[in-house]
Amino acid sequence: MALIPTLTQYLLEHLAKHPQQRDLALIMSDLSAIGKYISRETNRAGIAGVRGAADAINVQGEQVQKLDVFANELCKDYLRRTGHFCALASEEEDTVVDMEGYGSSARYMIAFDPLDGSSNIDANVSIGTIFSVHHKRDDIAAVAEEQFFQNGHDQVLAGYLLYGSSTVLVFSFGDGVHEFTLDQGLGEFLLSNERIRIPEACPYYSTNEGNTPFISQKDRQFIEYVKMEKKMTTRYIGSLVADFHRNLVKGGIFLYPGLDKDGTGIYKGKLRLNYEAKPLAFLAEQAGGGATDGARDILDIVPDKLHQRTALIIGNKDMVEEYRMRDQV
Ligand code: P6P
Repeated sequence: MALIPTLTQYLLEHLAKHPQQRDLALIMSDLSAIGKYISRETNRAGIAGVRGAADAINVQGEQVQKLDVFANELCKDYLRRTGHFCALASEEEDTVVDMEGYGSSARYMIAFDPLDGSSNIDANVSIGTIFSVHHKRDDIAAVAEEQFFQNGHDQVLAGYLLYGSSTVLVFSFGDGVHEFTLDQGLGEFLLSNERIRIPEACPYYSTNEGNTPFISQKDRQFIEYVKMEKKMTTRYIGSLVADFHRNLVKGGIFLYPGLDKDGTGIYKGKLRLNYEAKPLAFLAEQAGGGATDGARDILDIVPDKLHQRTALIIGNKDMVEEYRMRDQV
């Protein structure tokens, strides 16, 4: 019986070919351990007393869920102790998290969304953890927000954990996108899909149609186009990682255009650039897909704020390109 490689075996084989990526392999191992902890807590949320809202509003102005707090504290403590990072940025933290001496010789920094889609926890809908790793910049202070103002093409590792019908870990070091599935019995992530390519076919469009009154005319026209001309089927889970993962493996385009909710004529993005759009855009590109904010490739956007938001159109390359080139109204 051919044994399916564990993540550890896969990383050791990767290291034999890329010895210079030792630290990245160790980081990947640490992130998989975090995924196991969050998966266990998520899978028993209803009996672990971690359902429902915590008594806090985060920097995003969102109601914090109890599982958000668990996931965020776990990520901070675990990642700090690895010693791999000079700085951490979390969706749940106002500013950069100090490594308290653990990161003095660190060569990397990490931005993460500890639990994306957490408003869906109580409905038992899939949720995820998203991470983005860059080299530390030596031209600025180690624990500085500017460490996170880097071009998306320069990510050295990006990926996510998806806590769904199974728990999957999907990541790329920049040489293809690979998926591992958690074998709960073994307590190991096993290789389940190597060198994933987004299918050429694009059967799904994924957008919150409830935002129709708030998007631009040309965005409304494009969504009508994919419905009426391209005859796509709609799928919208409302958890970015789940919507992205479906499109990654089955083909599709996800659209979260800018919204003008106050009638100013200014269309603002909702999703966060540093720890949602950039890492997923890195994976999309590695899998033969694309990602844009409507004007620019997401990976070309250099953030100038830690929690900068962006419009995000991501998935099938041809459809993303059609969106980017759509007629200006
Ligand atoms: P809406 C979840 O809160 C999230 O950040 C993403 O996971 C998801 O894609 C998006 O917001 C859903 O937003 O406005 O459609 O509820």
